[in-house]
Amino acid sequence: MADRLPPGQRSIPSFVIYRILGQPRIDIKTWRLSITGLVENPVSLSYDELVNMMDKKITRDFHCVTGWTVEDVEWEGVSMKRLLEMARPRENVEWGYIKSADGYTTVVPYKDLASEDAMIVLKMNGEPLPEEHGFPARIFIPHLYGWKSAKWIVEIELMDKYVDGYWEALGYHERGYVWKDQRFKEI
Ligand SMILES: Nc1nc2c(c(=O)[nH]1)N[C@H]1C(S)=C(S)[C@@H](COP(=O)(O)O)O[C@H]1N2
Ligand SMILES: [Mo]
Repeated sequence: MADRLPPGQRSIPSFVIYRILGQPRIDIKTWRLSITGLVENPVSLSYDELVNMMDKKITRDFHCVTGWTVEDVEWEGVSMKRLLEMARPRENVEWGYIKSADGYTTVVPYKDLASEDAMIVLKMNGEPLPEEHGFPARIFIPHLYGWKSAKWIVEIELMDKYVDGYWEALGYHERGYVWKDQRFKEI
């Protein structure tokens, strides 16, 4: 349904794989996802712990800022809401700075991180996340562009101040809201 696409997007049948900093090697026995920074209760979870917490399955489109959209992808994992409840963010939190095992980083407003459909994805289309799509886990916030969906995620640091991630440092938007065409920073 082309009319449901955000401005400037066209539908393609399958994902284009990106790994701008290469494919990291992950040891699933030692890998953890941490929520750090301005929190009352820092969280650190193993893959098995996350699998046992799975509480969310949604079908949503995926929008890359270069103009392609893959429609109707099934995403399954742990809601960010639940993880944030565990971490108990402080009142002055404004941003989430997201770090991956390959050194990739990105940043999202806290209100998007805490939004209803924001999640840590462990399964895509019914299968454990393939390595090239970010195994063991990637973050996904459906209404933000795909570069905010960091693969091989290891940490979310909650901050009161904004800092650029990888693409933001090159001029990409602080928020990246797909329905408002927020591709590049306004200067
Ligand atoms: N670690 C990491 N995460 C990343 C990227 C990357 O290069 N490295 N590329 C981003 C971009 S620009 C997009 S559009 C999506 C693409 O997801 P895919 O590789 O699963 O198709 O991953 C995002 N997450
Ligand atoms: Mo992208």
